[in-house]
Amino acid sequence: MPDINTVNRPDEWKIEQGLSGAVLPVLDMTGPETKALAPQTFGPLTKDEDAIKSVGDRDALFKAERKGWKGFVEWENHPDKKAAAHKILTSQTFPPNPEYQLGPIPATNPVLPGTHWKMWHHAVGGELTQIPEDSWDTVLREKHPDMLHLLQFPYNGEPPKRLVTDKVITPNSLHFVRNHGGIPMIDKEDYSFTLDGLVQNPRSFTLDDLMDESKFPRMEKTVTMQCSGTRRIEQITKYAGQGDEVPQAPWAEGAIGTANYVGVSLKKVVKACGGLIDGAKHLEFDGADTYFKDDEVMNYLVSVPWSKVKANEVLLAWEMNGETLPRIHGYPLRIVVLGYIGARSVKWLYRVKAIREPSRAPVQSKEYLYFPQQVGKHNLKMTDGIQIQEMPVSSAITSPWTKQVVIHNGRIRCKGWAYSGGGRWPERVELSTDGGFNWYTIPLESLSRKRKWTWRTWEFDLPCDVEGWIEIVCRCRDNALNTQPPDVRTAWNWGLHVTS
Ligand SMILES: Nc1nc2c(c(=O)[nH]1)N[C@H]1C(S)=C(S)[C@@H](COP(=O)(O)O)O[C@H]1N2
Ligand SMILES: [Mo]
Repeated sequence: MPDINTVNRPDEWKIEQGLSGAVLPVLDMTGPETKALAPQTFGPLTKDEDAIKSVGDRDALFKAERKGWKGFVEWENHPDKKAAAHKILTSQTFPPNPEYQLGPIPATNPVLPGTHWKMWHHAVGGELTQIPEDSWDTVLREKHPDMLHLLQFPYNGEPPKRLVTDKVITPNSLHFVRNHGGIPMIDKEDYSFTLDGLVQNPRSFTLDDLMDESKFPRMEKTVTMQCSGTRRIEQITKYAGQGDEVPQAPWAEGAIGTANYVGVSLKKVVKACGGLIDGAKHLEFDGADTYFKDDEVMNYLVSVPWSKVKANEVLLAWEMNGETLPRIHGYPLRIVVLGYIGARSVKWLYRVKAIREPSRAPVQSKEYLYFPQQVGKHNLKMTDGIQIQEMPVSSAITSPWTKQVVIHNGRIRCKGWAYSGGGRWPERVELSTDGGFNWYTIPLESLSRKRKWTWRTWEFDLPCDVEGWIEIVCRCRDNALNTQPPDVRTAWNWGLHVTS
């Protein structure tokens, strides 16, 4: 054989068959010539020790601030601390985020370790040093051993499918968890939060204040909480998106759960401050955890409109399913917003601030946005996105699983859930064995009870006359007769949100 130069790679066949997209170069076609961008590489990790030293003693800078509040740094009132942490983070390089959504998703549990997030916490140091370990200990203490840990730190986990719809009320140990940072360890005795900004009389409230029934009537609500990333894995496996491990946690059908919360209506607490002033229209909620984005540190901040609070649809909750709120779900006190995406229900609340416009904080203004399909990593403007508040109607099958072999006698037992945001509820759930041409309606007695703010779980023996490959799909109509898009592709968006 004469010498022939080859540029083929050893796995060329797989690459050409589209089984190995992660190794392909990005093609930049914005100029006259198509350019192949070099694949993501990184050199040795660098660290400018002098620059980091010049910031000062990290243990003193980022020390515990409040007695009984471990792992809490207040960043929002301390631009100096934010600047110091920023300098520490930009004085060194970290490994780049892997584009794991193009490559294979690891078959481990935890699926992803959260290497970057641990490194960032350790780099900033002080109160943040111990948080990754404390948070994982809390997971092991408070969550069911069968949880699927999508990301070890910050912790993101969901119950396996067989347990998602096993009960209409999700047991606390099996309720999904979505964290953007570590879990602050706050003592109940030392707890209070502040209500300030554009209110008549800013003040603080302890738990005892809130629990005083002569001042605040108790409020109890059964609420389904759904992350807008629920079932993101279906978007990822078809059309991968951004690679950042926290915003893009690969959720399946389990990032939804239903619990009974006890607390008080935030409206009454605002009234106890004499009400809003000066055109305040939104309430910002500050969580005590630390979030990292683009080399900046911050607390977890989002906002909801006053109209939502005024309708008594925002709770301050300290109890979940008859138990003290677990640490991992926001102990001692969290916000629960009825009918909005989970992201607005802030955990470890330390401040509520009345403001004029929706919060400018990154979680509110740069994440949880629904982009049009023309927008992606390389051409996105944040203002192109719609802020996701109420989830559209959706339903999901939790049994059988994708590609599972089923032996049947003309009926296939199917299970799942159906939910609609904004206080709408599932009215009809249908199943099909042929990808959505012929539909069977699930009888109402096979759906769990109808109520505002919650899902309905269902179980149905679906008639099936065929052998071989069948495609079981479900769809729901809510009480506004909204229904779901026919397939994932029509709903794809770069943020990989709202897989309905
Ligand atoms: N302080 C704080 N609150 C938070 C979050 C967070 O990371 N920090 N995550 C939010 C998101 S995106 C969701 S979906 C819900 C999940 O609530 P759970 O973990 O109790 O299920 O919490 C919300 N509240
Ligand atoms: Mo979420």
